[in-house]
Amino acid sequence: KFFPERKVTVIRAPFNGGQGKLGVELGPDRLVEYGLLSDIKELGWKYEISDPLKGTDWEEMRHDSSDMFDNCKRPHMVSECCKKIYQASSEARRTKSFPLTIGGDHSIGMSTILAFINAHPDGGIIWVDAHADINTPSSTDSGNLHGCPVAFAMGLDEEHWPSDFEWIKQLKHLVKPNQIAYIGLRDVDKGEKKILKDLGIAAFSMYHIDKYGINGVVKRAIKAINPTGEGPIHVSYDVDGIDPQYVAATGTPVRGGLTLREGLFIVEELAATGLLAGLDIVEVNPSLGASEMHMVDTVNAGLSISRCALGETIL
Ligand code: B3U
Ligand code: MN
Ligand code: MN
Repeated sequence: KFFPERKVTVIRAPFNGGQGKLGVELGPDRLVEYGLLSDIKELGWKYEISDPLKGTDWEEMRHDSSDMFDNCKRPHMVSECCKKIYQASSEARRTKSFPLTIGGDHSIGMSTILAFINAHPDGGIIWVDAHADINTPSSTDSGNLHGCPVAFAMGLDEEHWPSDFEWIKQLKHLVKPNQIAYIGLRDVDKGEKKILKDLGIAAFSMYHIDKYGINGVVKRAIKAINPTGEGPIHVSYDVDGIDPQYVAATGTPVRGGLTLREGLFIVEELAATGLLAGLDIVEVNPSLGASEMHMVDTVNAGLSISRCALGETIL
């Protein structure tokens, strides 16, 4: 019901500024090379491509060693990117097109979920990830902003933000703690655990998947963010939520993750509700992994996530 014209806007986000490893900016091209667009068409959707990062010299910005704030790396670069993704994502929503944002590192998640919440203030977000990505500029040890997008989208500790992120404070809506649920967590920093607990955020770790099964976890996650059962749901999918045996070509793999089937079930089940209203697929890094096979497996996992979201599954 949210996408009467069955149109997808593929938002390319070939961005690496939120973390240290080169290669993640090649994710969008690889996903397209391995069939993303033909998959979309075969599933009966139209698509258009949005390329908001084109025309900016990101490489030069990456090499600007003065772009630091305390230990936060490249706040200006990340903010400039996120503003552009925010605009592109908001524009897709304005035209009732399904925003499928392909990364790129997960720092862009702050902009996709903010565009979602500003279009649907009653919406809910499911963040699939091994990591909680809720460090604040003060709590981050690594200084990598792909570990911070949820904190930015929620306005946490905003007194201590680099000034580049002022634009977020001007938005009408920020993400509230009861609008986001995590699935797949297994590498959460001490400071992040405190934030999750203090704010009462629904966080389903691998422990909960063992305990309740993936179906039980998805049901609980939907209930936590969408009590009426009617509101739209955006999924921000870090492929490192899935176990490195299936997804090795990613920057920060953590063992003990979702099986590929569990990872796909999450999206299949959300698609089945008819409430799925946006998807990010991030942290595919075609330069990593020990072999070509690792890269191919990881890209194919990303493509499967996309197809499940667009209704490939026979229910
Ligand atoms: N929590 C750590 C590690 C991390 C977060 N996201 C990824 N890694 N991919 C951090 O750097 O904030
Ligand atoms: Mn992660
Ligand atoms: Mn992430």
